[in-house]
Amino acid sequence: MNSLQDNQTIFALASGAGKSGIAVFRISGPSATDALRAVCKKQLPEPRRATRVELIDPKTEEVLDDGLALYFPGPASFTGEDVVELHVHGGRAVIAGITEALAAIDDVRLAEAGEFTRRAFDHGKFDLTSAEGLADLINAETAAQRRQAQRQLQGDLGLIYDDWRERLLKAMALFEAEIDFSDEDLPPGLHEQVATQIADITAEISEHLDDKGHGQILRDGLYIAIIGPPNAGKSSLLNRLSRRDVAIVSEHAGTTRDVIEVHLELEGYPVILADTAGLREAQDDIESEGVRRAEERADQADLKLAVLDGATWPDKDKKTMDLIDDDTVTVINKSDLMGDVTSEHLLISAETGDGFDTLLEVLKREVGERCHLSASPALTRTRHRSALEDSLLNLKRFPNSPETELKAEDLRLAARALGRITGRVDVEDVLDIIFKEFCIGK
Ligand SMILES: Nc1nc2c(ncn2[C@@H]2O[C@H](COP(=O)(O)OP(=O)(O)OP(=O)(O)O)[C@@H](O)[C@H]2O)c(=O)[nH]1
Ligand SMILES: [Mg+2]
Repeated sequence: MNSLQDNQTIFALASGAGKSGIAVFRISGPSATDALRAVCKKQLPEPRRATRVELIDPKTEEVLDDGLALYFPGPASFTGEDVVELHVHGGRAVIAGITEALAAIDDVRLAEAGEFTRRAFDHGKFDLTSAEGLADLINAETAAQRRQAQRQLQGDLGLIYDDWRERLLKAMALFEAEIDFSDEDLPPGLHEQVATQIADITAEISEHLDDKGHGQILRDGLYIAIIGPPNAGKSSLLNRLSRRDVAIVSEHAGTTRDVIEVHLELEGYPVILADTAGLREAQDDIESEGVRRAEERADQADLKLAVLDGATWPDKDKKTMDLIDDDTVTVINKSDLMGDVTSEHLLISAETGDGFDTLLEVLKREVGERCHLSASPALTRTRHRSALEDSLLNLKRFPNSPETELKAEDLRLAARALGRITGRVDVEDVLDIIFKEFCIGK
């Protein structure tokens, strides 16, 4: 649905659901000021000034609450339309009463998920990457996620994509001049000029894509799979790292079957730590499925934490050793049972906590390397990645396309793919996907 075609005024609770000290309603659209007058029977407050009002039910004139009203005249508002905010007490009955009163006003209806942000986009308040940055900021759980989202909300990422697109459009204009005019009328070296510009843009996009997924990992969280033989102490390790008793620990080999995931923050970076079933020849169907899942997670993980059993040292579990690669931190657990041994692997004890300071240091370093906030804004979404790949494909085809018309088409398609990211062209199909990520009232 395109909100520009719909002249209705929308409202929603902009603060979180449930009981709270203060709740904020937001109203946006042509009837926002009428709605305010209806529920508070007052002259419009001065723009952008909090004004104390008594909120009433327009039908019964019953007083619902005593609160504050703010009026942001369009177009200098968040959505670009007239916006009103009501700050009320956050009790359930107050919220229900005001919701009912607002919904009963003509031309006023409850907003759909993401509709405020959608209207802001429709009124040119920001581009799509900024809208996505806003969604990420609302969902950010760690400091690094917040910083990345703020950067995207400010438009840093959009600027890069728009810059490529504009340079590409300029190169296209030169290229078309080459088609339209005969050689004598054109300045010499035009052909080379276009080729150089396209080669530059191609190189910059390639470099941006070759980011090892840092931005995306930071947005989604770095996935660490704990793997190892049964009874090595994987679940004990998960419990200690998460400081919670999430996974069942027992002396029976084969206790854990399902994958158990815990969300953690390591130095501001979001981490998903997954405990898995011990790797061995399974004894029944359920365990066999558990082992299959363990191997699958090990394969998909950004980082593996391999736990070897110190009680059986120096026997190294073959199944686990086979999975160890450059993206693995290997530890030997149960150091408390091992006496004086030395090993190239880190010795820890999930029982006593021995070695955990070092383990945390190692993990922080490994996580930081995989999702640090880079100097230039990073790719954060698959949607951007596929559009950039699409653009790059066409740019790479350009030098080899045999005919001028085909070359022009390559550039046109490349520019269009870039435009899709920020919302400069045929955006309608991608809009719904993006705004669905918001909840009602955002
Ligand atoms: N002494 C000692 N015992 C430990 C240590 N860590 C775990 N254990 C014990 O080892 C046994 C197995 O621990 P778990 O954490 O369940 O091991 P697991 O790797 O999750 O085992 P599965 O889920 O069966 O694969 C339990 O009895 C724990 O109390 C340790 O550092 N030292
Ligand atoms: Mg376990």
